[in-house]
Amino acid sequence: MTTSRSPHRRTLAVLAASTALLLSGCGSADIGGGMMGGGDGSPGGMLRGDGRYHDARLSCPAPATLPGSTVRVSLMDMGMMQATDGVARLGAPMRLVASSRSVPAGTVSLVAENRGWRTHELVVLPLPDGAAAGRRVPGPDGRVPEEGSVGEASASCAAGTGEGIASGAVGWVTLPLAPGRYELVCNLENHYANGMYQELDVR
Ligand SMILES: [Cu+2]
Repeated sequence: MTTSRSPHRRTLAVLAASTALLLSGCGSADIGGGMMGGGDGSPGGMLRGDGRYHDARLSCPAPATLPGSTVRVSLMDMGMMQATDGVARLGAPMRLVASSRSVPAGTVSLVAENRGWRTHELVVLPLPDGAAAGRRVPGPDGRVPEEGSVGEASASCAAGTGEGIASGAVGWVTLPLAPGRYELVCNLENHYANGMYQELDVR
C-alpha cells in the first residue's frame, strides 16, 4: 500500500492552490480607492478583468498625441445592468484609477476613460498640505466643494468641460500643473464618497 500521490495529481493540486491565491489577491484589490495603478502600467488591468467592475468598450479614442506627460485615468463602477446616467446610491462600488501616481511639473494631459455603466467625470483639485485623498466631506448634494479646481475632463469624446463622460466614452484635458499634490476626483452625486478619488503628485 502506498500513500504517495501521482505527479499528475500533485500538479493539479499546485495549480488549484495558485489559482486560489490569484483570486484572493484580486479580490482584496477591490477594497479602498486608488490602490491599483502606479508606475506607468495600464491602470486597472486586473480590476477590469475580474468580472466585477464593468468594462465598457470605449466608443471613441483620445487624440493619438496630446501635449506633455499623459496620465490615463480609468473611471469604474459596477452593479448595474444598463447604462443610464450618473445617478448612484451612497455605497455603490466605484473607483478612479490613474496610470501614474506622480508626473513631472509642466504640461500634463489627462485622459479619462469611462469603463463604467454610469456617467462619470474627472476633476483636478489641489490637495492641501497634510490632507489625504478621500477625506473631503461631501455636502447635502453628495458633491465635494470644487474650490481651487485646476481643470476637468467632463465631456464625452471631447476635451475639457462638458455634461459628463458617458459610459464607454473618453474625455481629456491638458493642464499646466505646478509642483504640488493634487486629487483626481469624480464629483457626480455620491461618486466621491463611493471611492472615486486618487492622489496625483506633481514634481
Ligand atoms: Cu463618477
